[in-house]
Amino acid sequence: MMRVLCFVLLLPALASAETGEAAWLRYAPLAGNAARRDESALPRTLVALGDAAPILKARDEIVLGVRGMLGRELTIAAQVPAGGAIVVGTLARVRDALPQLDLRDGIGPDGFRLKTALHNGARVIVIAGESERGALYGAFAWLRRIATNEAIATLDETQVPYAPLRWVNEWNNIDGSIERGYGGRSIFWDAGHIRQDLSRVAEYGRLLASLGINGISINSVNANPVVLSPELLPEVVRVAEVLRPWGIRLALAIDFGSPQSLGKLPTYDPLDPSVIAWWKARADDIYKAIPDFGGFVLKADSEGRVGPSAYGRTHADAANVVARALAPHGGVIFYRGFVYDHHMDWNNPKNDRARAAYDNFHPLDGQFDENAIVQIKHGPIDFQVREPASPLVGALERTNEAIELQITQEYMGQARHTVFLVPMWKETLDFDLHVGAGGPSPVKAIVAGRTFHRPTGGFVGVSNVGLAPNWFNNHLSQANLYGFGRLAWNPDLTSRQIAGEWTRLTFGNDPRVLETVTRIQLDSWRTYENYTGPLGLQTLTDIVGNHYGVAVEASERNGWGQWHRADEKGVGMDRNVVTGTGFIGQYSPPVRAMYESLESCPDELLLFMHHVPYTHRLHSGKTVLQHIYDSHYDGAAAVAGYLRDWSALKGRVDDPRFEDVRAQLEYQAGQAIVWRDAVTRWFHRASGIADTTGRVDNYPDRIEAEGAQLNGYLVKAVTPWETASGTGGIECPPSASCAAQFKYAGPSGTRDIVVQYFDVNTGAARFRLRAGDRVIGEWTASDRLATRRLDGSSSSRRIFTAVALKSGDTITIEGIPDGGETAALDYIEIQQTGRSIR
Ligand code: GCV
Repeated sequence: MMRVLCFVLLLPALASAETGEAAWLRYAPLAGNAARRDESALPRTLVALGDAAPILKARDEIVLGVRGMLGRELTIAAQVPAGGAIVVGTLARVRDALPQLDLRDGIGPDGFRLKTALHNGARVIVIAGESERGALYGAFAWLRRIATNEAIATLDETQVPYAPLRWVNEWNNIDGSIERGYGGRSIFWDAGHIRQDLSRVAEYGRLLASLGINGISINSVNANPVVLSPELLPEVVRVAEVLRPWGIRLALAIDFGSPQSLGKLPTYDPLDPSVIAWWKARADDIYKAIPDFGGFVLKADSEGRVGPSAYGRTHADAANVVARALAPHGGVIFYRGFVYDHHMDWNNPKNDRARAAYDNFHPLDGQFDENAIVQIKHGPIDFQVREPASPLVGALERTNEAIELQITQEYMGQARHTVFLVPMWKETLDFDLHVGAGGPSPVKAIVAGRTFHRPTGGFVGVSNVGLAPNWFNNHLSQANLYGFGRLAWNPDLTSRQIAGEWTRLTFGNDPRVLETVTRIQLDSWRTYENYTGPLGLQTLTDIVGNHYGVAVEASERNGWGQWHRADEKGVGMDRNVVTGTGFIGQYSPPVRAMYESLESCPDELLLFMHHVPYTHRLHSGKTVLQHIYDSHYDGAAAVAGYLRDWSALKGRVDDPRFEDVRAQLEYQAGQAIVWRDAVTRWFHRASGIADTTGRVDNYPDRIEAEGAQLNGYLVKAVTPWETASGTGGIECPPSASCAAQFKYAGPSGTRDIVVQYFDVNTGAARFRLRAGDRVIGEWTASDRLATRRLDGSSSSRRIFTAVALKSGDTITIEGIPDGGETAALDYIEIQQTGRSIR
C-alpha cells in the first residue's frame, strides 16, 4: 500500500513576486491553454527519494512550482502509486525505485536526466541527478520548461554542465557595504559580522541553484584579513549552512598578508615554514567547521594589495602555499590574474596595462598546483564596454583557468542603465584564440579545461547582489545574473535563447512583452557602447572617480593605464607589434595577424589596437570621427525608443514593475543624452572637425542657464567641461534662494519643457518651475549617485509635458539649496510636445 506522507510542507512563502524578489522563479499562473495542456501530462503524486537536503529542496520547488503555475496540489508519497508519479532523486535511487526503467548509465558530474516513461502501466516523470545536487538542477530545469511553455508530455533529455566550476564572487565588505555593488547593502554582512537574518541569503541560494551555480565567495577580493579569524568562523558557518541545501559551496576571499596581520607572524613569505604552517592550520580549522568549504579567492600584488613580490616570490609560490593547505580537504584556490601596475608612466608610449596579465602569468605556466586556478578577467583591461578576449586565456596550457565575467555593471551603467551583457560575454566565449592542436579553441573551451585537458576550470561571475528587493535595483539587470548562470552551464546557448527564457520567466509568456523585452535586452549592450565608448575606445567614464558618468579625459595623464590617447590629430592606443606596445603579439599568429593590420582589424576594436587620424576611414566607409558622432546620436535615440516601446506594455506587466522599469528607462534616456553631448562636443573641440549633419554643438531648442536672467544664482564652471552644455552651469549659494528666468520666444502652443539640472549626493535641493504666474511643477533633487560635483553623473533631467505657453512667456526656475547641494542648473529645452526625449 502506498504510504501517503501526511504533513504540511514547510515551504518558503513566495516573496511578493512583483517586487522582483522572486526574480525568474516566480511560478506565476500560466495562461489557460498552457495550464490545460500540462494538466493532462502531469501525474498527481510526487515521490522524492531520500532525505538529503537538495532532494528536499527539489521536492519543495516542484510542489511550489506546480501549485503556482498549474494550480495543482501534488500529493507527496514514498513510493510510486498505481496512478504514476513525478519521481525525483539521484540516479542510483531512481534505479532502485524503478528497476525496469531504462536509465542508461553515466549522466556526468552535476548533470541530470529528465525522462517520461510508463511504470507498471502508469505514467512517471523521472528527474534523476547524477548527484543530489544534480537532481535539484533537474527539478529547476523541468519547472523552467513548464514556465516557458515548453512541452513536458514526452521527455528524454540529459544535461551536464559544460565546466566543473561555476562560481559567483560577491565583493562585499564586512561592514555591509559592497564594492561596485548597486543593489543596496550586503545580504551577508553588517557591521563587521554575518547578519543575524540570512533569509535573503537563502533566497539567493535558491536563485543560484536554479542556474547550476556551485560555489560562492562572500567577501570582497580586497579582503579584510579578519574574515579568517577564529572568532568569525562560527558566523561564517551559518552562511555555509544556509547555502549547503542548495548545493553551493561557500568560499572566502583572503588577504595574502594574513599570516602577518592576523597571525602575528613576522612574515607572510609564502616559502617560510611558519607561513606554510599558518595557512595549513587555518584551512584545517575551517574544514572542521565547514567540511564542504569551497576554498579561497586571492587578489595579490594588485591595486595596492600585498603579494609575493614583497619577498621576491612568484604568483605560483603564492597560489601554491594556499593550494597545499586546501588540497587535503578538496578545496581550490582561485588566484586572480588581474595584476598590473597602476603607477605606469603615461608619457611612455610603450607602456600598456593590457599587457600586464599575460606578462605576469605566462612565464609561470605549469608552476601552479592542480587545485589552483588562475581567474582571468574576460578582457585585458577591466570590464570595459568593449575589449578583445584576454590573450592570457590562450597562453596557459599547463595551468587551470577560470574566466571572470562581471555581472554587476561597474563600467556598464551601474544598473541605472539597462545593459544586457550576455551578447558581450558570448563574443568573448566564442572567440577562437587559435591555440592548441585540436581544431577550434574558443575561450569557453579553454577555460573549461577542454582545450588543454586540464583537471578543472570554469566560470566566475562577479555578482554583487544587495538587499534591494529586486537584488540589483533594476529589474532588467537580473537578466545578467540569469545569463551568467545559463552560460556557465551551457555557453552554447544563444543570447536570444537566454533573453527569451529570462523574459518569459520574469514577465510571463505574453508575445508582445516577450518580443519587446527581448529586443531591448539584445540591443542594449551595443546601444550603451554607442553612447559611451565605440570602436574600442573603452567606456569613456570617470576612471579616477565613480566609474559611472562621462569624463572623456579622466583616463589620460595618470598611471591607471586605461588610456585612449585622443588628441587634436587622432585617437586610439597603438598596440601593434611593430610600432606600438606589442600587446597584439601576445596572441597566436592568426589572431595577431588579424589585429595587427588596419585592413583586417574589426572596426569595433580599431581604437583598442591602433592609433589613427580622425579622418581614417572605417570598413563601413565612415570616418572615425563621423562614426563617433553618429553612434552617440544613434545610441541616445535607441534608448528613447526603448522607453517608448516599454511604455506600450502598460497593463501587460504588473504595475509596480512596469513603473520601475519605465522610470529607469526614462532616466537612462536622459543620461544617454548627457553622454552623447559630452562625448561629441569633446571630440568636436579636440579635432576641430564638424559633424557632417550639423548636430554637434548645435541645440536649437536649448536655452543655457548661464545666459538666463539670474536672481541670486551664480555662473559656475563645470569639470569636466564637456559635461555641462554651453560654458557651464549656475548654482545658488548656500542659505539663499535663487531664480533663473528664461524668455520663451517661440510661437504660442503646447510645449514640453525639459529642465537639465544637477543632483549631487550632499543634500536635497528643491526646485520649482513656473511659466508666467503658473506653477508647472516642483521637485527635489534627492538622488544619491556617488558624486558631490556638478558633472556627468549628477546631470539630471526633468520633463514637464504639454505645458501651454504663449510667445514671450517668462519661464522661471526657482532653486532652494540644501546641505551641500546648490540647486544647480545647466539648461532648459522647450520642445514640441511628444519629442522631449531626443
Ligand atoms: C575589487 C576594478 C574595480 C575594483 C576591483 C578591481 C578588481 O579595478 O574598480 O573595485 O576591486 O577591479 O577586480 O580587483
